[in-house]
Formats: sequence, structure tokens, C-alpha cells
Amino acid sequence: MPTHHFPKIKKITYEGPSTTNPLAFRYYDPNEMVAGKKLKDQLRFSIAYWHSFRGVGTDPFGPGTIVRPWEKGKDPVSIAKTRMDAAFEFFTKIQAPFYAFHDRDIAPEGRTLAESNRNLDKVVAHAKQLQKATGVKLLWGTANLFSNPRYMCGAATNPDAHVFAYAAAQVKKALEVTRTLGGENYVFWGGREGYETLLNTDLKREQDHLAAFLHMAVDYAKQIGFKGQFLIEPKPKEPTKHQYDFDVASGIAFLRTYGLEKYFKFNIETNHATLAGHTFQHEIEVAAAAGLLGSIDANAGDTLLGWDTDQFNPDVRELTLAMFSILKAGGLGTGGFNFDAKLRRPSIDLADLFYAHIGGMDSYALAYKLALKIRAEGKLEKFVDDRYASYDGDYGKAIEKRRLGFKDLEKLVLRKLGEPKPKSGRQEYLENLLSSYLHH
Ligand code: XLS
Ligand code: NI
Ligand code: NI
Repeated sequence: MPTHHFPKIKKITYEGPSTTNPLAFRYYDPNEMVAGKKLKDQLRFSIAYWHSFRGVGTDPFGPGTIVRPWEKGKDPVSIAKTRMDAAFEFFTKIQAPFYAFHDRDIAPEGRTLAESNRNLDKVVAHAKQLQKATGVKLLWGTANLFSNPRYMCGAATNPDAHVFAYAAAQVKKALEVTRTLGGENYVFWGGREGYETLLNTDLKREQDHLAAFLHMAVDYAKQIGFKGQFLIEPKPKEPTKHQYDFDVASGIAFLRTYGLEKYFKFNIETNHATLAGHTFQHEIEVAAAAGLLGSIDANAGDTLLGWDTDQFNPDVRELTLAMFSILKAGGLGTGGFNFDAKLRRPSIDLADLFYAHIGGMDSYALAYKLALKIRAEGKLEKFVDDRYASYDGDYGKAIEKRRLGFKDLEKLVLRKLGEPKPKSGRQEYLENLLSSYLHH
């Protein structure tokens, strides 16, 4: 079903690094064979429905600035369907193989849960047809458990069991529609699962409730045969002052405490990493070290602003390091790179939506190729291996295998080893090595 919501913009194609066409890819050639697969299948780019088709540029100081031509009519469900036609036209023209949504992004919330569910069913039937017609697939679904005022004190961590029950009913439905649409993952981002003040909060009880909620989700997925990967998306704050899924490390502790680690992996968002005081690469490495790297919400923050600005990421250096760690971990499996990023408030034209994603996709494609090259040459990895080589020797290996204790090591130092010889960490040399790949 071809539509015409972007009449002036044709399908974006690859023209190579030297092109001067702002509506062309310079590094992302979806059908290029890279490392044994088409680039589009390696990168699995996804469009975030909430930003690109529901975001209108509101901020705390003013209303929306972005007015889309398809946003007209009286019946919210038919507007939702027309909007979805526009969205799939965009996915196709930008050559993104996936999209991702919250339940309330795609269909309007009704006056009752039953009405909301009916609205969702109608739009999901439409989505199913559009997916079939275009070949675009669902990377993940999720439920919006943070916008409606009923969730002001949390969803699964709400002090009122009534709200917990409502949230459970909403996620039940969101899981069903994600399964219907063949979603490859399902995301839990706990935007309001946290607290504003401990004066009114039972922290332990709220964490227990969150765990109970996630166990119910695991059980229900089994009941309905939903095979997608469950993902936790950590974020330290915003909208809530302190969120329970603060970062990957606290997420791992939470999952293990409650016996959930077999069922979840992490969806890591660049801007959430930096809000938590970490680099993007750090969060990737922490998840990978636990075997829990799942997917990426691709965006960037602003070093001068302390909130989730959700920008498209032009920083090829940061992305190359991230890609390097993702490749080292063996890739993302069923995950992908979802552009959880939005236009700046004054970027009001339809073309801006294209420029934004072209930039994001090109940066990732370039970073991916650079990271492949760095790995193929192996200089960085060899440096790190050499740095730890003493653990491959006799007593080093015994330390790793926990075959030696403090007494043995004391004896070893006193009788044989003596004082260790300092070795340079060579950071500046390594920075230069990295630069040699970035500016070749
Ligand atoms: C907000 C989150 C959100 C999740 C999905 O900061 O990034 O958009 O990705 O609920
Ligand atoms: Ni996100
Ligand atoms: Ni975010």
C-alpha cells in the first residue's frame, strides 16, 4: 500500500562518502556485504515511533512546534492509522528494517482499559498489514507506564496495588500485540519505577513488587508462547529522581537477587549511560561481561545539559569504541540499533526527519566498519592481552583458578618475586593508535 506523505522525498540511497547530496547515505549501503551479511542485517536499524511519529517538540517551557500534515481528522483511531501509513512510508524510504513502539504511541488511550485495548487491536491489525506489505519488522514493543497520571507514583512500584494491577493488565495486552506483530524483543523501561523522596517510600517493598511484576511477565510470555527476548533498559533518573534500574550494574544485581537473570538482557541507551556517569562503552562492557548484552537505544546526550536530550549521535569515535565492544561480545543477537532520538525543537520540516536518521545511520555504519578493521588488525586487542600476560604464566594462572591463597603468595613474594617492575599503561600511544583508524 504505497502512500504519499513525503511526496518530495524519494527513497534514500547510498551514494558514497564523496556525495554532496544531503539526502543520500555516505556510509550506510544497506545491501553491501560486510562480514558475511548484508549491512542492513548486521546493523538492524530501528525507528522509534514515539519520537519520530509522536514527538512534536514540546519541552518544559513550551508546546509543540512540529506540525505534521497527516495529523488531521476527528476519529483518533483513523488518525492513528493514517499516521502509521506515514510511518511505514518513512521506514521504507529511509531503508530501516525495523521499528519499535510503546502501546500508546501507536493507538490512542481510551476512557477505559477495554476501550484502549479495542483501539490497540484496530491499529495493530493495520500494522500487521503494513509490515507484510513493506517487509519492515518489529524490533520491540513496550508499554507506556509513565505518561498517564495514574502512574505518577510508579506502575509496578506504585504504593497502590490497584495501580500495579492496572499496569499488569496493560503489559499483558502489550505482550500479546508484540507477539502478534512478531516482535523480536520486549522492553521494560522503568521511567517512574523509583522514588522522589524516601520520606514516603518503602524501597525494599517497591523493589520486591517490581520483581514480582517481571516474574509475572515471564510467566505470561510462556503462557502465550511469546519467544522474544525480554530487555531491561536502565536509566538513573528522569522523570523520577532516583530510578531502581539505575545502570547496568545495578540492573544485574537486581535480576540476580530476584532470580530473573535467565530471562532478561539489557537494552543500553547512550544518553542513559552518560546520565549515570558512565560512558556508552562502559555500559556495553558491563552487560557483555555478564553475558547480558541485548540491544541498543542509539542516541546521544549533550555534555553541557544534564538530562536525556535524545539527540542523534554524530560522534564516530564514541560509536567506534561502542561497536568494538559489541563485536568483541559477539554482537547483539535479536537486538538492534534503535534510534531513540528526536529532532531538536526548531527542526520542524519533514526533511529534518530524514537528515537526522541519515546522520545517525551513517555514523553507525562508519563506526561499524572502523571497528571491524580495528579488530581485524588486532593491535588493540594484542596490547590488552599482553598487558595481562602474567596471568597466563604459572602463578598468574593459579591465581585465576583460585589455587593459591594469601599465604602462598606471601611466600612467593618473600622468597622469589620481590618488588614488581612498573609497566607503562601507554594510554597516549593507544589514543594515537585509535586516531589513526578514525582519521585515515
Ligand atoms: C526514555 C526511554 C524510553 C524507552 C522506552 O528515556 O529511553 O524511550 O526507550 O520506554
Ligand atoms: Ni530508550
Ligand atoms: Ni531515554
